[in-house]
Amino acid sequence: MTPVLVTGALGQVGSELVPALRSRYGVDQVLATDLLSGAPDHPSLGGPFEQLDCTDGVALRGVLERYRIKAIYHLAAILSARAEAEPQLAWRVNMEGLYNVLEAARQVGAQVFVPSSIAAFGPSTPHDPTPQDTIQRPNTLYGVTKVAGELLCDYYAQRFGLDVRGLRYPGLVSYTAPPGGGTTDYAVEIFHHALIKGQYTCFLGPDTRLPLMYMPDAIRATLELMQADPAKLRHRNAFNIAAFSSTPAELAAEIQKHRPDFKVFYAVDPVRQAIAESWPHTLDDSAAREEWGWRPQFDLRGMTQDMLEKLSARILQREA
Ligand code: VAH
Repeated sequence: MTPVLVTGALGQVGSELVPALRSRYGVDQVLATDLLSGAPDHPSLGGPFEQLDCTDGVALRGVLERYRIKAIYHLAAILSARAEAEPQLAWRVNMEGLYNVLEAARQVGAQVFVPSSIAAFGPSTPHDPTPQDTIQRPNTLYGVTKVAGELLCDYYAQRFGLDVRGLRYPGLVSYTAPPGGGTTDYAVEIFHHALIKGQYTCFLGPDTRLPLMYMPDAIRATLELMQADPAKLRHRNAFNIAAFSSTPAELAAEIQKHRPDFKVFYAVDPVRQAIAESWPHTLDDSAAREEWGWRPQFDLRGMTQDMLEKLSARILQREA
């Protein structure tokens, strides 16, 4: 039996969630799946792996039955910037894929984690802080799929009793795998460029404030939420979680404390700038703190120090 399934396992979150789940439950208890096949040394390929297209409901149901899956972490999605370029594909992957996961989980009685995002908020949402319960009228396709996904997950919880839970991830910063197609990707790229090129041209303006979170905090929040006592959850899909907020200029200044010669330039991408400006500046995560004890461990300073340390080691290892 392999009771845990992760979709989108080769992505930015999956690359760290799969190893974390395997160290908690055992390597052979966690099936990693992705549309792609991945490089042989990918962190998610150190255990059971299958290629899986979540828009194929029959294939998905077959995997759940073959492995007798009891918990699904559904990460497969197309992120904000790519979704604006390919809205029809993003709708199919983000919504049909989610529907297939919820429907299959309902039929086999599996617990489900579905990430939402700060993208579930829009220009008319209060930005500072963005409350747990507030207006959600995003003007991006990705945001529309996140709000629709939150509503569909809560429907499956209320109508069918499905144990489905979600988090509104801020922009996530990690060194294990590159993000793809996101608006907050600058906060990852800047570290690679700082270490390899000594300079970075940022696609967002210097004062664009966004909630950010270091990946170890996001992974711990995901596992803690899925372990939380369901009787204490007044919310389910999805919880605001916060760690810190930063602008590209503040992040660059923090990096320059370690790399004084690092230079940043700005060439604003109007599409991703408009997306970023529609999102929260800071989040109220009091519901997560009260209902399941959420507490972040990394602030901007701590994340920057750890990112530079770990990424430098990886670059040195690759060059060796
Ligand atoms: C994106 N990294 O930029 C994702 C995330 C909060 C943003 O959903 O699309």
